[in-house]
Amino acid sequence: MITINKKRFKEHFRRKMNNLYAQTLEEASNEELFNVLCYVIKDMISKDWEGSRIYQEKAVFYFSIEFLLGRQLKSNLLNLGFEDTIRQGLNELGIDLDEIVESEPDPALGNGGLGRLAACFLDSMASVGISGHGYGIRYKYGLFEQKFVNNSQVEVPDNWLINSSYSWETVRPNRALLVKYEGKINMEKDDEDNLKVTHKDYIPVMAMPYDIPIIGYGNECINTLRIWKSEIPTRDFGKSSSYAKNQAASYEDALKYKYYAEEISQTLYPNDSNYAGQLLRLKQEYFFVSAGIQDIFRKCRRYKITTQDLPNKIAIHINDTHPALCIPEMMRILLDEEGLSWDESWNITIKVMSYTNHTILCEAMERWSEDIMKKLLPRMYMIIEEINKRYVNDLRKKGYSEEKVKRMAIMYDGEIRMANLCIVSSYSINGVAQLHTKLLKEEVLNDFYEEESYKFNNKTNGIAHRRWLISSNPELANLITKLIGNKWIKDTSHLKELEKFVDDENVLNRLEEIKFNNKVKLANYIKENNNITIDPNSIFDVQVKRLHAYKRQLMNILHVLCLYHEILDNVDLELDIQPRTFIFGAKAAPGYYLAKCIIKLINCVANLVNNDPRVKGKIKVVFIENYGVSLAEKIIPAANVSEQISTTTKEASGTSNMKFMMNGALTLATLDGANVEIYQQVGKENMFLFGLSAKQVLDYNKYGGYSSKDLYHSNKLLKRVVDDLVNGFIPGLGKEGREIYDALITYNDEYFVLRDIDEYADAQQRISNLYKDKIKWNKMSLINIANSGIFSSDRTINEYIEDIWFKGCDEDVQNNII
Ligand code: CBF
Repeated sequence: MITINKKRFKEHFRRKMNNLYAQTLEEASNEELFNVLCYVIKDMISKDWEGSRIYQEKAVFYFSIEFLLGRQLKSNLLNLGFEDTIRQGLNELGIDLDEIVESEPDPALGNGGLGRLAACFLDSMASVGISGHGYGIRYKYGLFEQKFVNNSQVEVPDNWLINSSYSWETVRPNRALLVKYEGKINMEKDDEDNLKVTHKDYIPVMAMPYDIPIIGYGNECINTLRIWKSEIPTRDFGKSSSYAKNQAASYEDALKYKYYAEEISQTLYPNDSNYAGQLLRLKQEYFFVSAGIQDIFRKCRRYKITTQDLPNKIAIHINDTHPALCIPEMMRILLDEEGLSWDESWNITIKVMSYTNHTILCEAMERWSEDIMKKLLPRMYMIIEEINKRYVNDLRKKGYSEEKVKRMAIMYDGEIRMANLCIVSSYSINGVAQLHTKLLKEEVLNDFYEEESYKFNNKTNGIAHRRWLISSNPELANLITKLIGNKWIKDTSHLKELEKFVDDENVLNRLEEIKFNNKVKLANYIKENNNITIDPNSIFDVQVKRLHAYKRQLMNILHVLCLYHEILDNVDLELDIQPRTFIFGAKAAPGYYLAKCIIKLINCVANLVNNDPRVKGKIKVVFIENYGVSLAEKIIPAANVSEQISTTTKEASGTSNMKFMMNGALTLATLDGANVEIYQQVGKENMFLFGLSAKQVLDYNKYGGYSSKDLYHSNKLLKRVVDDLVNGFIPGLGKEGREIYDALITYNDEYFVLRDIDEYADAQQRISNLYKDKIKWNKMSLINIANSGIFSSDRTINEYIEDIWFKGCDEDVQNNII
């Protein structure tokens, strides 16, 4: 049991400051105070961390190319139950915990939803008490820092590793491993006629592990996120490779080699839901996969787990296709190092691997050129080729048409389809919300679903409620505990008990007061950082997420333009408009031109609207720079309206929708992704729904019949705001306006912005009307909080544990193994 004593903590803290920096507390900067606190906490947990690494039960290894952790201090203190004692102790030392919290770097080792989900899952695996660990990459530069220059996004490298280290991590040089690229594969029979595979002339890269403790809530479980840094091998490792020796021949070559190795973990690809397709990305994928799988085998050997017993002792989860090479890498070790036959190796591999698909967007589907794979990872190529050969033979034996075989093949037309590899080689395939899973089964992966329906299942995403409610909205969390006790912290289904208070005016008023306080805090932040004054009495209407055309930030800002025109047209009439602050936060991938144009549009509209005295502050637009986890923790508790307005079918799940709901915002949404589950929880009377149904979108896509031009010509208001994009009405907007205009009109509005905008405007009007009735609004807010318990990632993780990881391979999968 990890305990804390204030007196001892203070002594420890002083001593650590002296050990680390040879200075007094008074001399220390906030960064130094943070480092010291971090080391003190690591000292306190070290015994339990060590203990948790021992295999008592099945261990889960979650492979993800992104872990968007966010700051760790507050959530670690919460999970350990140390916050109050440490706050007081520091206070007595003249130190403010909140200031230290703000000086922690925010590791942005992910783009958005997928990486953040992986971080929530780590928190939940530790909190429900399983041995569940992450493997990823220790990027030197995380997601870029966003700056606005002349209203446009400019990307600045994110140097989160100030002084090259991060205080939560522990580097373990004695556990470094070698990852091999390029070279030749030699196959020879030995004296006993066994096939011996050797990899010659490869380029060795060393994977150096850095461990971050993942602390469970209120238990002693401390798991590990192991992220790997790429380096040139130290001499011991280098001996094995002729390449490394040759590089020593010339200084120039040695430098080139150093660059080759270090480049691998240098930067996170800044693409969300988009396939990068570049050689370096493939190197990154193999890098952390190979290191991770080797590491698992090393642990298994240490704990004397036999290869046959692997499916009972470990589960490997492939988070989207980026870690798909886990499959051939595991096969490689079983075949080439453990000396098992193909059938034995396949039998074990398929029983260990499970896979989550996170998107149906075609542009996100990874396909690697066979030539690149063959050259960079020759042994991986050979194994994938063999898996494909056997699979395709099997399909042909079943009598399927060549068309169908073509669609299902792993390799086709010079490309390797990574999703197909995962589907064929895993015992479980899941989508991340009901509609998404349905689309996988019935549309995108239908061939595979018809073939092996028992592999498919849904696991609706979730969020770490400890971070997203308790830590980021303490006033609300305290109110909840005061009303229903603290059982909800461990089991969020208890939140439902809040419904008892739906007619209690005192509770509703308190809810409103808490929201107001959070809005004031956010308003202060915006004043300080954006120099925009916003009114906390206005509706805070928030859309924060990656900038992508399918997420339709464009529809939101076009609607703002409509409101602006309405105000100007009626300037003498003093329109009774409910004051609104439209808040945006979004990063665009640096190469995604349309998304960057939309950012510029939002910023230009913000300048126009905010500085026009005729608007009289009725509407304001704020685009908060550099949106990320730490900012989300400030913004979400302050929101009244949660904008979840993606084109139906396109957002696999979304997770900010869940965070907003849990913090009492009302959802304005299409029935897309997990908005469907929100609707199932609260009903249409407690949210604002609009827009095309999934069927309508699919029908338009299949059969056509949509013309944005027709809409544009037939709807005057629409024509007016679309024309604003190109007629100089919006100062500062240049060629970007034309780009957006073309996407909407010339290229027929792929994401149905103009088709849905009327209904969207109606829903917005309903919001304005309802906000006037504060009691009604607060009731709806309470109902949303009370029904948000299902969206805790503890629930999601328990489902993964029960239906996938601990259940293991289904009988049907066993019977059907190729
Ligand atoms: O499942 C987590 C999230 O993943 C994405 O961000 C992704 O694939 N990159 C999806 O776009 C989200 O809908 C989803 O919530």
